[in-house]
Amino acid sequence: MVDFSLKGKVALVTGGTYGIGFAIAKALAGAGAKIAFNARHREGVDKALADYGALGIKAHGYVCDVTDENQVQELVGKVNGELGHINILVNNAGIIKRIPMCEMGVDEFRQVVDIDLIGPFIMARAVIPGMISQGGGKIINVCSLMSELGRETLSAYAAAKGGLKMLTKNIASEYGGYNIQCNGIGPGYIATPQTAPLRETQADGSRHPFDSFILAKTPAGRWGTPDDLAGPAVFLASGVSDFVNGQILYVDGGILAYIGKQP
Ligand code: NAP
Ligand code: GCO
Repeated sequence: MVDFSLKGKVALVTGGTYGIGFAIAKALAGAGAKIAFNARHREGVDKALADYGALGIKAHGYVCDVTDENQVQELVGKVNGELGHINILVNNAGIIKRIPMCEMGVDEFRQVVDIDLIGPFIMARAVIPGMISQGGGKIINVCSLMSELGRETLSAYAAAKGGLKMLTKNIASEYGGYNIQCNGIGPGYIATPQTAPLRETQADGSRHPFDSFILAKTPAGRWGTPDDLAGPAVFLASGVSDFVNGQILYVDGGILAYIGKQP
């Protein structure tokens, strides 16, 4: 029988206070996992705890910046002590800066790479020894269409997410022998706070031009919702995907496959 259950598993979802991270954590909880999550701001963590609670999920929330090695080591120690060894790590936390490359400061570029690429490295490096000691584990990196494609103003984000795709493949290569599967999820255009500026209704009541552009580029004809990522996340977190390693599972409504509707 194909068993998607995560009963008895401990999942840590970075950036799990809202958006895609919250939806993935909710899905993993629904499959039986115990949920830990982190973000940078106490008020966000506390609100998320209440939001999880309202769904009947007893999550454990922590304030931790994924770019801070000491905070990450402390986070992993707390989760191990309070919930047990981490079986599933979802590297979801991320930011985006939409700035033309030649106008972007080096510090701005570096901040995006720090959070979107080096953060997942720091997190994975912190949990892999425990996964090895317990006979295996699952790492899911939240990549992006920009792991495959460029777009104006997204130099830092595309570089980081392209690197995250290759970090995913390298973790799979280096630790597959320890029964650790590392895969990516590549969301398409998803309606979250991160993409809200791209969907704002214009002063005249019309759709944002980018909104119309994405709808024309997406065979599904809609923006994704965070819950569209639920099933793929449970699949990659569960034993049914134990022979899937180093893959990026795009959840994009078909946008990567499609040249786009003729104007
Ligand atoms: P979001 O709404 O902006 O949420 C980002 C989350 O990450 C928040 O919980 C945020 O909380 C946390 N975070 C940011 N920096 C952090 C840090 N240094 N340490 C710890 N937590 C941090 O983003 P989203 O749209 O849900 O996207 C989540 C992930 O999916 C990101 O990696 C994003 O690149 C990726 N993605 C999004 C889309 C999309 O269309 N929305 C598509 C493809 C991929 P705090 O700010 O309180 O720390
Ligand atoms: C943008 C969007 C995208 C999405 C996502 C697509 O500005 O084009 O923010 O980058 O966030 O990464 O997969």
